[in-house]
Amino acid sequence: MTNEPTPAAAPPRGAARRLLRAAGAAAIGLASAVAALGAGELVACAVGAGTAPVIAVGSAAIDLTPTPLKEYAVRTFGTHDKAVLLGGIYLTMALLAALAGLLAVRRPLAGAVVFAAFGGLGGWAALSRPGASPADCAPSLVAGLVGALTVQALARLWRGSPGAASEQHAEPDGTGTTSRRTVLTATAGTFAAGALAGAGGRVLTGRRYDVTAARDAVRLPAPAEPLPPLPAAVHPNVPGLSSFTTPNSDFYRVDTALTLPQIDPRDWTLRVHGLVDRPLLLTFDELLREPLEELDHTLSCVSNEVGGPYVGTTRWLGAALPALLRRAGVRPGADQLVGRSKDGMTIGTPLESVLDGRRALLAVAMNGEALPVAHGFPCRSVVPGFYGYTSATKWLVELEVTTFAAFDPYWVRRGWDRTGAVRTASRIEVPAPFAKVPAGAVDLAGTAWATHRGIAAVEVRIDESPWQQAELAADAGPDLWRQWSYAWTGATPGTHRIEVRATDTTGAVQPESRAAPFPAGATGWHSTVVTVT
Ligand SMILES: Nc1nc2c(c(=O)[nH]1)N[C@H]1C(S)=C(S)[C@@H](COP(=O)(O)O)O[C@H]1N2
Ligand SMILES: [Mo]
Repeated sequence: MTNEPTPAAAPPRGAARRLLRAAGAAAIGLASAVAALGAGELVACAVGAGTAPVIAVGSAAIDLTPTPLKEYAVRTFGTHDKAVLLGGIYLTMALLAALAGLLAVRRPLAGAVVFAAFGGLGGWAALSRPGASPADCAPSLVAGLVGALTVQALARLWRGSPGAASEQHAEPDGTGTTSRRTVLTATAGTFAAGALAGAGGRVLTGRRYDVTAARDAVRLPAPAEPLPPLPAAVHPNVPGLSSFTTPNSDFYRVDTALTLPQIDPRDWTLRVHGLVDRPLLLTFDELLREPLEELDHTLSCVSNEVGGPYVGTTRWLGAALPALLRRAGVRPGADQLVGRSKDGMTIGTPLESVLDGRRALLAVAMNGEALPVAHGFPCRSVVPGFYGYTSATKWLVELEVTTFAAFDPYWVRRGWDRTGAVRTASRIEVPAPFAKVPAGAVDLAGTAWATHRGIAAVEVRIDESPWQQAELAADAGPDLWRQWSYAWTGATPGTHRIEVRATDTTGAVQPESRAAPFPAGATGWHSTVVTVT
């Protein structure tokens, strides 16, 4: 503060004007960013889906995110984790763009440098993607260039306007050459053009790489070894209990893909190589000509919390994976089978388990229709007994026979257990948590799974009274979950805590001690609280 007298009305007016000027400068930054991203989307349409700046940065961010943070995101946001990540990236970019705008009206070149740097970062992110080609950095580089040129042009225009003339940094010769309206129109126009280019680019990219039509055209051969329909007795008839077979539209989705890989089956090949005598290369038509088998199987995610939703049961159709590996001739010493996806995911399964006589598939269909794109179209692997992250490579394009010593797959590099065998789990689905039920007889029901070992028993207890045997529905095989029910009689008014635990066919009872999903799957008993009225 100085001692100079100030007119009473001046401070708010001055502050308001400064605020308005700052907003204008920030808008210049934002408009330039929108123009940059719009240009990036257009170029991405030519170069390839997933190379657009925000997607490239987001994908790199997913791979660089430390495991605890990833776990937190999956736990907190569930399947919305990707939307949250993209939202975060857009928000960060908007903030930095606004700051770049504030910088640019003082020093246009400095503002341009910020945009160029971001373009470079995006380009680096795109090139860091597995299987990236040099052209993949083009959308980000073009975005950086467009952003730099735009911010510089808008900032120059601004400095020539009367609003800026009062600033010390105004160009000495440019005072008042452009009107404020011109600057505003140019900024708004840039914003609109950028948004239009971005939206247009997105739509065009989506159309150009969309494989819906190719998927619809797939004619699935009849299975050489069909399975009979599942007996109705696998499902206790308790309202509110999940269906035994999970509809495809309800099947959980867990992956690192920000944009779904779109693979036209006509372009698809599967390479089988590594420690084999006869490397193979299969086209999709050749795969469909293999004798196809059906497999009823419960797939679950290692990230599933006790009682969580990342599990589903489906009827897969596919070619026998063990037979294919035998044809390739697995060499002695190999102990790991690594699946590689189109988007660079690597998933390692103990080879011994794949070849121990269990059914394992190169699946092409689920529940009678070609794999949904989100679930790995056109082909994924399925190996009962293992969590998805060690067995179920979606968008599979390569199988490498190798060793655990030679190669750590994606999740193992991030600290997850390298075997990934499914732990015994059980959950209460009926009554729903915090449900209010009338006193007397209450139906309890749920599901339990110990994939490939099978469930031998499920017990429930109420308010820590002795464990009671639940009634198991029909057993459809060890690779499937098993549903259970229990008729609780004499439920008295008040709140009650119900717990469940399962025993697998080896006789091992689910441990009570709680373990987090990381690094080998959650343990602990699921419980639910109900109010009896
Ligand atoms: N290409 C690819 N395959 C993948 C993953 C992935 O991120 N990318 N995630 C795995 C994990 S962790 C699980 S649990 C299953 C989930 O399969 P779903 O999304 O079809 O349920 O896919 C597996 N296969
Ligand atoms: Mo998973």
